[in-house]
Amino acid sequence: MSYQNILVETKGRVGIIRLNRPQALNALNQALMAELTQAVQAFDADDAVGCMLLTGSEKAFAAGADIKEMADKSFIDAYGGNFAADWHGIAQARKPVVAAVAGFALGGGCEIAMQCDIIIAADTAKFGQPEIKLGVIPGIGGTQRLTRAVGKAKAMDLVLTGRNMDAAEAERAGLVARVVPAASLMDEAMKVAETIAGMSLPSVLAGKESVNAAFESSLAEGVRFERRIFHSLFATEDQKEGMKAFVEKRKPDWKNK
Ligand code: CO8
Repeated sequence: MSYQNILVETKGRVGIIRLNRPQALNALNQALMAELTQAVQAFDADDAVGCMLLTGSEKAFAAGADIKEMADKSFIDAYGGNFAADWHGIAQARKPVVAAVAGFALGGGCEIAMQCDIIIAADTAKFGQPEIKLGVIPGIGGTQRLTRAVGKAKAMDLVLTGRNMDAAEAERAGLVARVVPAASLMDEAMKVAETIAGMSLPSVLAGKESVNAAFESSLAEGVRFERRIFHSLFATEDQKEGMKAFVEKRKPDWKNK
């Protein structure tokens, strides 16, 4: 598959997608988002891939939706055309997606980072939802995912003032899993992705699905869901292998089934 706006490669069992519109700081236009969704779906369906890694450039993960592409839209263009309804491809992936974020992750850029499962940030990263400064609000989940990630106080602060958070603040607030020096961002993010890709895939899928259930259900319902998924993993060969390997003091040999 040849793409114009992203670069795609596989290293071991990690599928890597790099946003690649340097002239526009990786601003998200329709073409880029269609390619991103296609690449995510392809890795999700590929048995040779256990985890994905999404990144941008040193200067920008993504500086938001493409303002030049959006500027002249009418209400009917946006509403009638259901603008950006198909910009949720990462959130729909079953395999985990690690975001490696350096530089600007603003607006839609912050929103697609939040669609990923783990954000590793370079110390240069800046997160924000500046849409208010353009006379709009976040439109691909920002008000919902940011609020769940950092709570009402900071979400209101960012969404209503449009200010940016640096990497240290984003880590303190719980948006970011780890902050690393910019020079080692890809190495550190790859280590995380490789670690996940080296686990048994059924339990990785189950772990991701169960954590995500916490955002969609009551505590009691989520705990019941988790227990049923836990039970179901006893049907896998990898559960037998994982526990046997522990007892025999050796590394498990996962079959991903
Ligand atoms: N859209 C289009 N072009 C962009 C964008 C963008 N979001 N961001 C940067 N660019 C372009 C610039 O226009 C410039 O192009 P050119 O060289 O042709 O003038 C080039 O990228 C480099 O940018 P700057 O010269 O501005 O670089 P600086 O280092 O001076 O500034 C900033 C970097 C601070 C990131 C600045 O570019 C900026 O403020 N960008 C806009 C950030 C923003 O407002 N993002 C939110 C966009 S709205 C959004 O994301 C909504 C998501 C929901 C959509 C779905 C709704 C349903």
